[in-house]
Amino acid sequence: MHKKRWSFVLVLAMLLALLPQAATAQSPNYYTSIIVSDITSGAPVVGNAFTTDVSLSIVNNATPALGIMGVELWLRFDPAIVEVDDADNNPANGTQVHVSTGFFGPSTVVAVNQVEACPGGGQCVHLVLTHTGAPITNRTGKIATITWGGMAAGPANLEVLAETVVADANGDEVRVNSTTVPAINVVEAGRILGKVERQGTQVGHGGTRIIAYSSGGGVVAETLTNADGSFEIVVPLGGTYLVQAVHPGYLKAQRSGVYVVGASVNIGWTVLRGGDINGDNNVNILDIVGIINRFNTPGLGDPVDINGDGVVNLFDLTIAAGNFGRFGPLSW
Ligand SMILES: [Ca+2]
Ligand SMILES: [Ca+2]
Ligand SMILES: [Ca+2]
Repeated sequence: MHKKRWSFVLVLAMLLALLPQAATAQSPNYYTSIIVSDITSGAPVVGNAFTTDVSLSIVNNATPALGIMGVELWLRFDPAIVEVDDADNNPANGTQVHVSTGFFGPSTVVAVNQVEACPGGGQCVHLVLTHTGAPITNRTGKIATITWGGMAAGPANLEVLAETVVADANGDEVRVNSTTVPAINVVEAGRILGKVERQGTQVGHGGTRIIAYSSGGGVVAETLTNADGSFEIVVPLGGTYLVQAVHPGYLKAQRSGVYVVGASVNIGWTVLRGGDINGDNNVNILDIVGIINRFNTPGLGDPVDINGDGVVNLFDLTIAAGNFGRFGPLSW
């Protein structure tokens, strides 16, 4: 009985002594990753453009630190669903992506930047970058921004291929510990139509920002009104959106629960109320005092010259006074 217990304690002690070494041996001295971001602008809609970033990351947690000198990226996509928008707008040299110096810095050297056939079939973004600075030991930064065009509804099937390699200054391969790609689904286009006028304006109704937010709060699409206040904004079909109209000097207006089920939805007409010159979404004494302090000043423009007639005057003051006490966003 006693003997058994002792041998158990001994084995346990030996195991405990071994554990930290085993853990040290298994944990690498560095961690590298390639990250394709989720959509950073635009919406994944047929006939529409949207962007994603590609970033590289290295973290060293021991010395000597390992440093990155270059990367060769193979990023596969489904060309039936998305196409790459040519970054240099020159079809003669094929299709390029926008190279970012966020990781390699100002001495970035572009060896290859081409949309071409992947090693194992399919279409790929192929990017080979190096730099002439010191090896990069601890950094996360962008290497490219890709502008995609939606061609048809379906999954874009982005994939960082195993042929993707990172290298150090000795020409040795640096293991890529992880890759991250977003699941992007291109959907059919839906359109939200409407009209936003501005109270008292002397310069037309153009230039008001129209922003469509998803139910999660992210910006899905953005546009500006035409001179008559009309707008058309393209969003993924089948979603529910909050649409907001924003113009300097005016209280915001918004329509929530816009369900885009048909090809287009018209949310109608609204008039923005002016006077919020400090942009706190409230017309109060601070705005009135702000206008009075600049009274008769020409050439100030938005937001204090609310009506846009070129000078801060009585008309701006009465617009603000007439909306005294109101706060936005007003419902559309
Ligand atoms: Ca080109
Ligand atoms: Ca205000
Ligand atoms: Ca004015």
